[in-house]
Amino acid sequence: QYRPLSPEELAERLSTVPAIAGRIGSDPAGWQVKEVGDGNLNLVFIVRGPKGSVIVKQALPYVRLVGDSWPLPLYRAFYENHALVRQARRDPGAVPEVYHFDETQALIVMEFLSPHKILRRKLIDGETVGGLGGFLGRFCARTAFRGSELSMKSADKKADVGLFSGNVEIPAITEALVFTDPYYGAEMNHHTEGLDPVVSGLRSDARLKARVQRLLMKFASNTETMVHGDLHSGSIMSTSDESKVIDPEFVQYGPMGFDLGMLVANFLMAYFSQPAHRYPSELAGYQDWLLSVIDEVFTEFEAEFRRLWETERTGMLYPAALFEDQGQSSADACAALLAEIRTDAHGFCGIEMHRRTLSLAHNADFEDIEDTVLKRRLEARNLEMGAELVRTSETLGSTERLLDLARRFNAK
Ligand code: SR1
Ligand code: MG
Repeated sequence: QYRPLSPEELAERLSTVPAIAGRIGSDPAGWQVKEVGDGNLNLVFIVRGPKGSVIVKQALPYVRLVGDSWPLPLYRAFYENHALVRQARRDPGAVPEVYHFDETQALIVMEFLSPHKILRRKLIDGETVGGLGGFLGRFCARTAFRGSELSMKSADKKADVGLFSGNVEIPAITEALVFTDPYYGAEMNHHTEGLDPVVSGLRSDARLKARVQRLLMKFASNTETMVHGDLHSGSIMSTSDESKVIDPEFVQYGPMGFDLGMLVANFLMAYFSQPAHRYPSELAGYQDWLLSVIDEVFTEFEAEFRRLWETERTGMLYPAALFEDQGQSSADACAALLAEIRTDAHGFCGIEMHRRTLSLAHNADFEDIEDTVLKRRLEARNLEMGAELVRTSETLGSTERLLDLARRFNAK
């Protein structure tokens, strides 16, 4: 029977799993087990043995951030495990390897990433990561393309959509906290003192809210591909030159631009919060680096998507037979699809920028700022750029224009 495990109980259980004993040593008396979770939902343990270490993630039956007044099904671990397996296949090496899954205990044992650190912390600390934008752009392109009918057999794709559609409560969190709560006075919302004029500006903009609802409709009902579902800088672990994507428990089938938009929003929030974290002499250089990562993400996303389009288009969509001897029209079709993905990504990006400053779950980029006046000023820039993105997502177009917008709001 399920129960949240103590470090001692966890060691006892894992000692009977040959795959774990083989990796870290077979005698649990020689193991050190420590609960280190500081996320919103789960228990996370590091288990260190004489031969190596593993990470264990165990789902709790409620939202850790809120407490047992908000129950959450344990079956999300089942979907997370399935997501990790698919991501490993679609972008080999991009996610931690899974060693063991225990469905009853809602527990996944996986690769311990070391010396990786959570990317959000590295960005707050002003550290750079080599190859970051390229890695993330390729991850988004490979998972988007290879999880869709551009690549998968139609029947396999439908079966997978059916499998993941059992995961209802997790998308419901995103539907409420990301797409809905920021735009009215929802109970769990909170924001920095003094932001009220900006917040009421957003909440009284009916066209903006209608655009957000249109994007929610796409998120909830468009099953283009398997998305990570929560691709923020806390779901990425990096060294100075290597990164991995973790934590896909918000997995679902959704629009291709969703992960891209959430990801870019988190680099923009890192960008806008930097004046509170850097000495003036380092500020411009580091902010430029953050914008260059966004540029790389889009560039590499589109380059990799085009490459896969040319080399791996084996699904039912845009079959080569329709474009025989018409290379240019196939390339045009790909360009039109990429433009749509970009438009959606800009909209999702703006919404993520709103929810992280207005809804329940804020991020450390802003929350770590002690000076409330500075925090409010930086959050206001972030909120206003988010609104501009939602309003103009269909016409914004190039990355250069997106980066220009960021520079403009940063100078306000
Ligand atoms: C109640 S869960 C709040 C947030 O934490 C997760 O990491 C997701 O981002 C979710 O929206
Ligand atoms: Mg998470």
